[in-house]
Amino acid sequence: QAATLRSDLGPLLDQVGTGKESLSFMRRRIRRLAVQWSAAARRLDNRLCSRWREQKRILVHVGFLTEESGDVFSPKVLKGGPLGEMVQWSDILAALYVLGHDLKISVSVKELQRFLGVPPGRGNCPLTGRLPFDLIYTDYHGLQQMKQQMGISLKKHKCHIRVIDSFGTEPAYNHEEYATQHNYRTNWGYWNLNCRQFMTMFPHTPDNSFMGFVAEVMNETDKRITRLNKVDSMAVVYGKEPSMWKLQGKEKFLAILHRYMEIHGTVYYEAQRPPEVPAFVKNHGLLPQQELQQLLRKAKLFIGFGFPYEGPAPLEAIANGCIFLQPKFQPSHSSLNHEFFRGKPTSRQDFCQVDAPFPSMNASKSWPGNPPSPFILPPNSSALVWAPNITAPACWPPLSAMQLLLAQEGVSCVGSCQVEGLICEPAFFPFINNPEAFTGLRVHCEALEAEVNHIFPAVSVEPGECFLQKEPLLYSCAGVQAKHRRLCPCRDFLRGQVAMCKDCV
Ligand code: U2F
Repeated sequence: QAATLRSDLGPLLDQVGTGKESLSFMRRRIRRLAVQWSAAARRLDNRLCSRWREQKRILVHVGFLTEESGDVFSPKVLKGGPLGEMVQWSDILAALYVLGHDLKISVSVKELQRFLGVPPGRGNCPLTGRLPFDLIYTDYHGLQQMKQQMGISLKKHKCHIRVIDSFGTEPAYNHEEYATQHNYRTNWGYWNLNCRQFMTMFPHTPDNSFMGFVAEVMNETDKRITRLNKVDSMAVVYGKEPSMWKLQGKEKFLAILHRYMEIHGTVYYEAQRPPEVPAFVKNHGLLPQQELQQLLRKAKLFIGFGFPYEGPAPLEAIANGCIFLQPKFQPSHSSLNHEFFRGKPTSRQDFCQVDAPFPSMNASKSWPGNPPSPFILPPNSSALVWAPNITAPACWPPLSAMQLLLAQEGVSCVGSCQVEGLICEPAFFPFINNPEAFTGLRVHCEALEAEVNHIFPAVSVEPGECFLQKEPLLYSCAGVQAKHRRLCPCRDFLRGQVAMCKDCV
């Protein structure tokens, strides 16, 4: 059946349902952005010129919102708790719906069972017959629940699964045996998926797919009005929970800033107990998303205090013409030294609160002059309903886009490609996993072996021993080790759409 673009989001709102604050938040967001979604659907329709697209049967099982996983998020929606995940799920639902797919939504194990066709009370049973979906979007909680319901048949169907994974999963943590043997085993990883089945909130490593979320981009008229209405002396602090304001030394910093600017906050408080923020802060309390956007349109500065990590609000602030100021982390924060990241299946080191490739902005140069022109890096939109296949040789992106590099010792392929203004392309690894690749880089190999190691292909600094990769699941852009120089398959990309290269269009 053909997928036809939809511009009426009403039926989706009915499908999302009610009964939890988290679902109400998601409905509010979808409703608020409905006009923009409809306009986007119409634009896409014109661009596609009625090209035939297959309608996919898609199950969206939001594991973290199920009672069975504890659902710690829903009760905190109106109390300053995390909303980033709900922002992303709302946008995923809206995008899949607008694209015309046949969507089922589940937020309980009972619904999951019903949609999968598992008889109630008969968990851990292999599914007989075919999976009734082409694609299943879920999260790590949902994956665990699916395993409990589907038993060993999960393995058979796993290529249909997409895991929404805010912080990302690196190949070394994904490979069960390797993770277990080399101390990369965490609470979350080791599912032996193709790492591109993990879809992230920010573009951390191209080993995963960058799903992103929606940040509203203003039209030219709104930009002009926003520019005129900016209040030079107005700053908003990033932090909707009182604990986010308690980070060392921030009060002194705020007091100095307050000499020059009016400081606003949107921190949650209970009527009987006002929040513990400095008295000079104009606190609005937790605002509905729309009102926060209005506040950001007036403000000049959005100030991060170090937590939360990697949330949507800084991008919303930039999209609304604010400059985002954030502290640098010295030393960097990672799963090795920071409680929040502990157990997350990534070795990524964050050198600041939102350590993602934002366009570089120099606050001292652009402020207090004109606000920067809002610029948002769009996610890989083509990856939304894409089916990765690691066993077949890649024919896309075209191999002609590849630029092979030899990384410095202790530098990952993510970093090495980035320094050259390129991006690491994991699909190219199979093509550089051969002796000719070393020769092409003028690397003289004292010896050549194939081993299972997430940093290979690479050459050891001493004594120049070359290693090929034996396990395709371990091809990794993110991997890094001090005494090896990695072979990195980089490619160029189009500004504003990292999924595309010059030879791709
Ligand atoms: C991140 O989650 P957070 O919810 O803490 O991320 P934020 O950047 O604070 O913003 C989430 C949304 O909350 C909205 C705002 C954002 O879209 O418009 N909001 C609001 O509606 N009213 C307000 O007064 C203030 C904000 C991250 F996304 C998660 O993945 C992490 O788990 C979490 C912890 O690091 O941080």
